[in-house]
Amino acid sequence: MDIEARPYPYRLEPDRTALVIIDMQRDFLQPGGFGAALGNDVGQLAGVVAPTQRLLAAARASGLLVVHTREGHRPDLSDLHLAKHRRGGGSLRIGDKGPMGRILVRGEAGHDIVPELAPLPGEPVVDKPGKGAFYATDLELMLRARGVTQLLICGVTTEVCVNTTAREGNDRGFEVLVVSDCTGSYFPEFHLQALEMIQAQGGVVGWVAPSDAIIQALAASAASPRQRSAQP
Ligand code: C5J
Repeated sequence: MDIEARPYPYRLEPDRTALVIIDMQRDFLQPGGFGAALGNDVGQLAGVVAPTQRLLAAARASGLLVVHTREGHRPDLSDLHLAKHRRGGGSLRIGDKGPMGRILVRGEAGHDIVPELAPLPGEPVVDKPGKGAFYATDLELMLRARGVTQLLICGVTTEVCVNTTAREGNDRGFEVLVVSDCTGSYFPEFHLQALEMIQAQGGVVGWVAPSDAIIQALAASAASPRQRSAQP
């Protein structure tokens, strides 16, 4: 079925759709993590959690594939480019000890997804060393193996990891929709501009729509299961 989206309606095919939730980690959303170490006001991201919870519940109820990502590195930092390590100049760098453990290091409390959006057993969690979720991960393999062609992307931050992942997905031939109220930035103006960039020029990277439109479409699809697309 089509849902209202910008720049034009988006064809939602639940059987071929994955909800991809990018980096909703304590390190970005809570005080004492990576985002705060870079001098950001992490409170700017708080509003993303509740709408994402609602969309996540609807996606789970509709049987969509749900994929979570986490940005972070091996404890020995062997997968951390020097260029990324040097970047930022914050009070704490990646690998340094902070109040939630070592910053952006796998296995530390800060690296975890916030409890409200915790993955369920069986939901893939992709650990990524870069900004894009396709870079140096098996995300594409997992999506292709399940016949996924449509990506609904949520998470933080809109202009960094969400945007990079949307572009990577678009270049790989996925139909990408960024969920406007389920993404956020430390800089509200970057959030708005990043969403504009996605859907500009007739959808150069993809589509943008609010979570309510998707939730309604999923409910309608559940009510008329014959509309669900056939697997290839
Ligand atoms: C950043 C991210 N902002 N998940 N990471 O460094 O957007």
